[in-house]
Amino acid sequence: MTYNDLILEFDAGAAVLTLNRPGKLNSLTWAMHQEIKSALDEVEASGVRAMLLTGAGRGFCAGQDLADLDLSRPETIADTIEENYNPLVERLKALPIPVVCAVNGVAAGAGANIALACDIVLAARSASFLQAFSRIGLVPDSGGTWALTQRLGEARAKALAMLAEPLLAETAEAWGLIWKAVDDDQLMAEAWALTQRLSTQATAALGLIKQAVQAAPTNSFSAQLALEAEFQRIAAASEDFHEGVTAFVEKRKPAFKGR
Ligand code: T3D
Repeated sequence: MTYNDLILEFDAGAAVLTLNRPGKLNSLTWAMHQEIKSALDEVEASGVRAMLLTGAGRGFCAGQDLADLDLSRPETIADTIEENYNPLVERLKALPIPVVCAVNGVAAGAGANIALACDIVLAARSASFLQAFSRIGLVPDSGGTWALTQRLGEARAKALAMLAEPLLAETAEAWGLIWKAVDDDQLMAEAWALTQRLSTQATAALGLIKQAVQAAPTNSFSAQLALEAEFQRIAAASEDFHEGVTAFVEKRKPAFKGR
């Protein structure tokens, strides 16, 4: 399928989804959200075992396209949150495959929080994360208050959200908001190598790891132990576990199939 504002490519068992409205820093319109839904349907149906999300041009995503709003009907503003943004970040977190995000430039507003909803976030050293919402009288959405508070604590979460100052990629890494800041000219190569590497791992187990880590903040220690036991039962029954142990014993590289 072809898209107006996205590029979706498949290669070597992985998908690359590129937001492609570079002239508007890949800010998101209602129509673009519908394309993203279709693209994620395509990714899931394809059976790929990892996905890379990035943006075209000098920005990753500047959040909601502010020209694509009907200010005379403020109730529609909440509609797009419920219809588009919340389902998107929930879906990224629910996908049973690892999602790598390559933040190639500024990630602002919901764009920052969509990046933070991905599993492993790499950012170009020149990129920044900007909770732009308060600049226009909004509150962070798309999970921003959750991700910032979980990863950075209340003091930094409140200051970033209220002051709406850009957080540079290297600081985001140092503070534990993202996995890694990468030299600009290395970003895509590194992100793609990581995505490919993940796509050849025991990806069913990676999907379970993703769900377990996401469940941890709201679980008690005992509940988390129970979840780990349940997931380990599933993982231990997989073909990949059998292959992993067999390959170890035979001193060879495992050939995982994601089953
Ligand atoms: O219903 C709802 O909408 C609620 C949902 C809310 C979710 C949200 O995401 S709210 C937050 C929306 N985003 C923002 O407020 C960020 C707005 N953008 C900026 O503050 C700046 O563009 C940046 C700090 C991100 C980057 O600045 P800079 O100087 O590098 O670039 P620029 O010149 O401002 O932008 C380049 C072009 O992209 C420019 O277009 P032009 O003039 O060259 O034709 C600019 O208008 C356009 N652009 C950037 N961000 C948006 C945008 N156009 C529409 N919407 C945007 N969000």
